[in-house]
Amino acid sequence: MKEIKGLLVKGLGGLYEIEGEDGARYTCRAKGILKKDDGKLLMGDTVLLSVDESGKGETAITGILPRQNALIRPPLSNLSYMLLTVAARDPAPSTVLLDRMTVICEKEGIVPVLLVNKCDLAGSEAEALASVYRKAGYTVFTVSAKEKEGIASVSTFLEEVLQEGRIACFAGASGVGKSTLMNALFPTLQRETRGLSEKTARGKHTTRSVELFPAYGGWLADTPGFSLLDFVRFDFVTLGELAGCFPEFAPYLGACRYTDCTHRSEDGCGIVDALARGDIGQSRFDSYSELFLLLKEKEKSLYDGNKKKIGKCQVVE
Ligand SMILES: Nc1nc2c(ncn2[C@@H]2O[C@H](COP(=O)(O)OP(=O)(O)OP(=O)(O)O)[C@@H](O)[C@H]2O)c(=O)[nH]1
Ligand SMILES: [Mg+2]
Ligand SMILES: [Zn+2]
Repeated sequence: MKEIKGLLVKGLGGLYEIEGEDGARYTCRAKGILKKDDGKLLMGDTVLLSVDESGKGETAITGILPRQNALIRPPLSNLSYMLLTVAARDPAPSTVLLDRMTVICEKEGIVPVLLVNKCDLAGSEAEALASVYRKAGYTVFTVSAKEKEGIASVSTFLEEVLQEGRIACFAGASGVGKSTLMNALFPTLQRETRGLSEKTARGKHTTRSVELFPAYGGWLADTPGFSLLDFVRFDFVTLGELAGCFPEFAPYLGACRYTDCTHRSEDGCGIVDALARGDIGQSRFDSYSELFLLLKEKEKSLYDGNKKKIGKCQVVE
């Protein structure tokens, strides 16, 4: 047996695909403690692989190396970039969901990049949304996967950032066009895509599992859609960390009139002033306020003796 490291790229029914550091692909199961609890393995994990060279034993995953970060939704680890995808229309974009995701990315050290898809359906809405996030300092692409518009800029960007084995994933609600974008970038992949439900105007949860595909010297993952319901319980950051997870607040933090400023309505607050000047987007400010109240409530219930755990980040333990 020889022991090597590898990247976990695919998992289905307890069977895993690993890209070994030797360049070979291995299909095997997990062993020992990992086998009992293989939900703990995440795509993107660097795993230890015990490779059977004799043909008599069994090649198996025997361990996981420490992770840079790990998410529950989408279930991935060691991410460098998250391509947060929304549709300009059908389904309507949710800034509440989007901002919860950017906060999680900031906390976990993942660079969020916004992809506003379906620009062919609502060009001006797409531009309005894009401008809010550009103002916040994020990289934004307005694209149409259907019309293949803006795709070249996305691939140039990915080419620059994915080198040296870095991992990026698509993330967003069902039906926004994550798999269609993947197909536009890599036409040979032929990921399955499906129209929205006429009844609910939502996506049909077409993509069911996470899989990493080699892309520009790194990896790109298509992922299943999620919804705000998956993030109703929001305890990925503490109240004290929240303002720091909005990068556009950074120039003003520490300069408010009151040292205990909550940046929501106080006089002499740099963030409230920036909002009034239009330098901070209203929807971003609203998301901050909403999360502030949610986390405040959580801290209060903890203070009141409720033993609910707070400040638990999205890391899988
Ligand atoms: N008009 C228009 N439709 C698009 C565009 N991109 C994707 N679609 C359509 O949107 C529907 C959903 O696309 P998918 O790629 O399956 O969406 P998804 O985000 O992968 O959805 P899940 O796998 O369920 O999470 C399909 O009918 C696509 O043809 C676009 O740029 N413009
Ligand atoms: Mg899909
Ligand atoms: Zn303030």
